[in-house]
Amino acid sequence: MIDVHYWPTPNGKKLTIQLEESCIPYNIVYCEIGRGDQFEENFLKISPNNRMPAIVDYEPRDQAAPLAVFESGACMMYIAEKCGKFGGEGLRERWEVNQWLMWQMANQGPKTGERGHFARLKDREGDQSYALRRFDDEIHRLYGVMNNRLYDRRYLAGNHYTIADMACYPWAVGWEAQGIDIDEFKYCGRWLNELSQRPAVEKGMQVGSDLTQDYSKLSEDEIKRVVSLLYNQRARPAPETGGLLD
Ligand SMILES: N[C@@H](CCC(=O)N[C@@H](CS)C(=O)NCC(=O)O)C(=O)O
Repeated sequence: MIDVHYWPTPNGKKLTIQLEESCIPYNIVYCEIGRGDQFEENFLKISPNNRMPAIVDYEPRDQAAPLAVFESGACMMYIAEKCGKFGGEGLRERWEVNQWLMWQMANQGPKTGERGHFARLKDREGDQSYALRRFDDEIHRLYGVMNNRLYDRRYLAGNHYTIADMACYPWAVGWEAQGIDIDEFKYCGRWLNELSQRPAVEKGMQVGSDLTQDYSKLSEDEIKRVVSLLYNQRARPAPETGGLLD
């Protein structure tokens, strides 16, 4: 059994899609980020970056203690290795998968996330026009990268559906809210359409969907609380004593 520390965001849904596709039994442990669960000591022991998702495998292959993994991309590589599926077949395809997974983790995910951040701040923190232009352009560029890749390939890594597709899908499916016209990226649109018809994708995307918070419906006080939790994070101090400097 694998515990998935999860909240229904695109990063979380990467893992529920993969687990549904892989038929591995899993248990959802909700990590409500708007409430601050990501700062709990027990959570930080498995995910020191105070971000979800993270997993704990209670039946690791080495049959030793439960094994925890944080960072969605690393979790996906771990699950792919565990079930021997979706990580690419053979040396070359495996490295195509790894590259596109890293591309997602370093580009599509963070840039889209930052765009959302500045779009939500619009009208609250003064003029955000440069930040919005910067991230709108970046996101447009990134859809172009995927579109060019998918123009003559069925999937991001080539002929096979892999964790690279599962990682990119939950972000790309939000194209409309990201200000993208998908007709401009028709190869990407075809791929989105194909993936959306997979029952496991549909099921993975639904996990916890009743819990998603519509921030536009929060009161001013609730917004202030969430903003102070999520938007003004600074370093957590390390312990003063007991470490390697003693
Ligand atoms: N690179 C990380 C990013 C994870 C991430 O940003 N998670 C967000 C939700 S999508 C989170 O936990 N936010 C909590 C916070 O900002 O304190 C991954 O892919 O796992």
